[in-house]
Amino acid sequence: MPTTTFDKESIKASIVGKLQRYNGRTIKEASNQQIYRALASTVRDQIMQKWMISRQERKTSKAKRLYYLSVEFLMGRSLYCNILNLVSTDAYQQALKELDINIDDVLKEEPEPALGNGGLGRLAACFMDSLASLDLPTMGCSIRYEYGLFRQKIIDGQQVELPDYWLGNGNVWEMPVMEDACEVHFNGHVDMTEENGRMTFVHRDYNTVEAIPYDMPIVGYDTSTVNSLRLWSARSPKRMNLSDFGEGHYVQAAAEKELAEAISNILYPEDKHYEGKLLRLKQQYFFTSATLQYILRDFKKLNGPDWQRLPEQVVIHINDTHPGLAIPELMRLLMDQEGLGWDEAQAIVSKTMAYTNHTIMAEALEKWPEDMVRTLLPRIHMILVEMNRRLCARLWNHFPGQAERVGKMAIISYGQIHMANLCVAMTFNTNGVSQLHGDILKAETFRDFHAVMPEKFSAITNGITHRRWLMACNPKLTSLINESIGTDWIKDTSLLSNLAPFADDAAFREKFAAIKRENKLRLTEYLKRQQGVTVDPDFMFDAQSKRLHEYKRQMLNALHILVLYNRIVNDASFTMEPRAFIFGSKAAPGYNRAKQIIRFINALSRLIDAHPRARQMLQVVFLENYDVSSAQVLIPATELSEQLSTASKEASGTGNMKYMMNGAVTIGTMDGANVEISQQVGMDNIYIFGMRSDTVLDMYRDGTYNPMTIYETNHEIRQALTQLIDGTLLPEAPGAFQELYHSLLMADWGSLADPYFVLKDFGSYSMAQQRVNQDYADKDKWNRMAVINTAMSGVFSSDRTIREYNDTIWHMTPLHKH
Ligand code: 26W
Repeated sequence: MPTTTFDKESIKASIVGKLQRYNGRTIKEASNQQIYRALASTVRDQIMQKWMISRQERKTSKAKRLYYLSVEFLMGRSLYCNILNLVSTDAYQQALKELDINIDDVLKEEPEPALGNGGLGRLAACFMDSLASLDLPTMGCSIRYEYGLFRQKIIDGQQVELPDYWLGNGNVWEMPVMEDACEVHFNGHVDMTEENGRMTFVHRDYNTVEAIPYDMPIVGYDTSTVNSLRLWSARSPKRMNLSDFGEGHYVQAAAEKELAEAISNILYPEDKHYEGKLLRLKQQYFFTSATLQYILRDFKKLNGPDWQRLPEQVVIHINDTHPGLAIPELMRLLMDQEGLGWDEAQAIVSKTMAYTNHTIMAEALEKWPEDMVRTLLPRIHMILVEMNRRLCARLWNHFPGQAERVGKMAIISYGQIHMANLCVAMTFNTNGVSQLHGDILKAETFRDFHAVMPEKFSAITNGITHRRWLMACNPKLTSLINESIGTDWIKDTSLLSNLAPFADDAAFREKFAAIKRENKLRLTEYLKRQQGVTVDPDFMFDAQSKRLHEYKRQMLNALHILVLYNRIVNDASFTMEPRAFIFGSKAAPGYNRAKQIIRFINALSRLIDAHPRARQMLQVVFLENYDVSSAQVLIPATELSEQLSTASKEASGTGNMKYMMNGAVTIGTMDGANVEISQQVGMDNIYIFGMRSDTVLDMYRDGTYNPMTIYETNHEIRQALTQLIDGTLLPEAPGAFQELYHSLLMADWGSLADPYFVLKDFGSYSMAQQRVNQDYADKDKWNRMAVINTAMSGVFSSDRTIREYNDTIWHMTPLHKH
């Protein structure tokens, strides 16, 4: 494959030349932002060549292509990872050094595309990296939100949300593809007519929104494959014109334009809690319809209208139910546009689409009001009604007379569209994201579906890209690994286990610990610079970073810290290994209890800082605006990883894997992928506590749990809870945590007392923490555990995950030999 080589000298020349041409500046005069753009567009030039070739390769080889549909792709910054995947870090580093440019200062200039909330969006990003690296032809499809997830500031100990206008300085990586623009139609009505004994459906009087695609290149590691991430932007077809202005319609025209363009304006910051908001429904249909139209056009161009072959050429993956309208949309296009009959269309649809579920939390399962769908998407609604009729007829055969059961499985019931039922019923595969989660889907969430269609269910454990989450964020550890076991592990991460014997090598452990120490210093500097906080690098670094949610139990961690504080204050002889507890977490803006927990953590931090003896042993740090970039600093510096979800509630978790890979030891419940982490490292190298998932599920069923008995018998818990409301924590607003306190002790309308068993698991957690404290004092023991964690993390590479998806669900052929 003939490509221009980008050696050190040509990189230097390119950067200097671009600064001259774009900015009329020399390196010395240029700002970091200008240097960033010159550097990034140099890297882009290198990618463009490969991108072109990759596109050609896919077309000429007629390879099956995956479309991965997701409302979120939490990509993080691209520049460094792109250089890494081009296997050009040395050339770029040297070039920059010779130009006297500090690479870290330049990398910081890239705005982070925060087009996701948490795990689901970051998983999609890791998948894109692995798909390209494994040469699997893929297009990721989503929305080009102008505002990503809000930026978080902590002001007076509380979360404040600021807008994230990430496109302010433009986006070096995106390319508009005007020739693929299309229209998406909303509202209006459907005319049915009969022509030659066939019903035809014509959508009339609709409102049009234009969908403009912007493609971003996804570079595979050490391969020529470059895939695309296609982000759709909404544009009003109404252009401003002078006659509008003259006739006084200008304002009205502007308002309509704004309404259409609102569709791709902002990412919904809710993670887990579903609300039936019209704009969200519009977003989902907008990007799904645009994507499906493109898929069919592209297929037709390559294969002609041979729709029976669609499932051979295309697989469409639905990342949770959010893009689930792709199902009726594909039906609509095949029938109304391409003239297929229902049965033919349905057979194609259910051979082409697969679905992954990411949560069992009932409040997160999407249900759209039927009226809303009927008004906004009249033709889609008709299709859903017919799908539902046929599904229910089939289910009646299976469960005769069992109306309640069939109702629970229906696509439409009690005036609501049940997206999860639609996805399970109409796709060929329903996947869970860890072994435990897969089991719970079969036994609980989709129990009845499993009885009817067991062959559809799979469980493929999530993974993370080791290129970003080890090689890019922890270059020193990467070098140590390379020196010790060679570099083959980069393409086959199972080989990381060759590191395990080094756990017993004192000299190796020494080096491993020294790198951890350097990463701790890097985090310390980051915290100092970003938020003016000083942290002692001699403290143990203990971190819990993830979205704030009650089921993730940041509260368990915080209450335990308060108990430690009380032990120190109440007992002058109490000592412990000094520890910095670091939290990184955003709360959904409307999730009050979560915001109270953030306030509690910050109040706790202040309480400890004010106590001369407590602050010798304890520190609480709230890392502001946790995002992909700060995770890349936090995780390599962490020694203890907190994974505290109530067993059964965390579908997988992926932060747990990132920490493990960087040599943190986990304290956690037997939940999600923690179960598999414990199997990899063995029980001696992890701190497992708390109720198991089956016990939790039984406790929910029998409903006898009463946290009040724990409150009454455990005086440490009683004291800590009382401090929440007696003014110890927030003398300026003593009532602020009343609701939080209440939720842990009292049942309320519609909610149990302590619904996530914080008090129930507290004792077990506290004991596990005592073991952590003892073991940390034994440096050899601790470092041995840390090494084992890195060594056994290979299976959690998303390369393994993607291979499994491909073997069991997608069945694509890699563009190159592997
Ligand atoms: C409609 C509101 C809404 C928004 C987002 C509901 C549900 C979601 C996601 C499904 C939440 C999510 O991110 N789930 C997480 O997915 C990760 C990747 O599979 C898992 O590792 C996490 O355990 C799971 O919570």
